[in-house]
Amino acid sequence: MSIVITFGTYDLFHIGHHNILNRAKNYGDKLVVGISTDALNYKKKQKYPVYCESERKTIVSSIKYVDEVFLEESLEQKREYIIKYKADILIMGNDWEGKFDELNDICKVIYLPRTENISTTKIKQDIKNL
Ligand code: C2G
Repeated sequence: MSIVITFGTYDLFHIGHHNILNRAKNYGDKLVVGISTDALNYKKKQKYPVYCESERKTIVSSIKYVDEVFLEESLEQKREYIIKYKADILIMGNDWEGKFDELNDICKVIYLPRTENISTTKIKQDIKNL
């Protein structure tokens, strides 16, 4: 059985999130998703997500092609998570292209193209402009 792992915030869950998770699942038998904690988001972007980590985790874990979900506490722990969840493949959107290539020694690293014209930032902007 091959295991795929991927990571993200998945705030205001949208079709771009669906597309990457759905495509990621096609690379293996089991899909494990690391959800960035609120604290990690604050560290990365100096702001908190709209939906808190427990709500984001609940939403992602209810998706039928997602098999397991955990909270990602730090970007630097990817190697530990890959080993812990016995992942064979790491999938990330191509906004992260090249960033995780050093993990190629323990799993296959694949970057998939992002879905165009949608993002959490754009949704927030669009709502503001209503
Ligand atoms: N994504 C996508 N298309 C979009 C928007 C997002 O394919 N239009 C993908 C991203 O490339 C990422 C995943 O959806 O792989 C989750 O996106 P975000 O929630 O924006 O996650 P991010 O803040 O990039 O966190 O450890 C890595 C980080 O936790 C990733």
